[in-house]
Amino acid sequence: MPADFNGTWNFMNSDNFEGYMLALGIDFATRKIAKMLKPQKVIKQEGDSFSIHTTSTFRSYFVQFKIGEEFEEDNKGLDHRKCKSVVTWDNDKLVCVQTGDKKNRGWTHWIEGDELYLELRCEDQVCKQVYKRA
Ligand code: YOG
Repeated sequence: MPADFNGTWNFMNSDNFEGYMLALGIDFATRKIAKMLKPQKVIKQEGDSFSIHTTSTFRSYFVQFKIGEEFEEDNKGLDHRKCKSVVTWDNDKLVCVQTGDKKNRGWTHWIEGDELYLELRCEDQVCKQVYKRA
């Protein structure tokens, strides 16, 4: 029985979001706004099908995928780079590899108690975010 990510999750804190955004080439003005945001994630999980809606007052991002099935990701409203992405289980962790222009790009989600963790990776930068169940 895999982990259950279903629910609404509110941003609590993050570490090295600046480094992650710099690695993605996000410009100064956008970074200043982005680091003030407290996004909310709504995750829907049904068997191997997921959708993750990340919303904020500035930009929002939607992605849907099936475990193990590669999909085209456009990162619209983020860095706009296209990637070939695939998400797999690593025990109870959800691991996404985003293959494209940026080396070592991807993310990992896991749950601890009523907290949702997100590790965002790009090149040599790692950003960690914590969300709490709404
Ligand atoms: O989540 O990929 O849950 O897609 C990473 C932002 C900031 C826009 C957020 C908007 C990277 C300006 C997406 C923030 C910086 C800065 C709220 C994280 C790029 C642009 C959308 C993500 C995964 C895992 C699902």
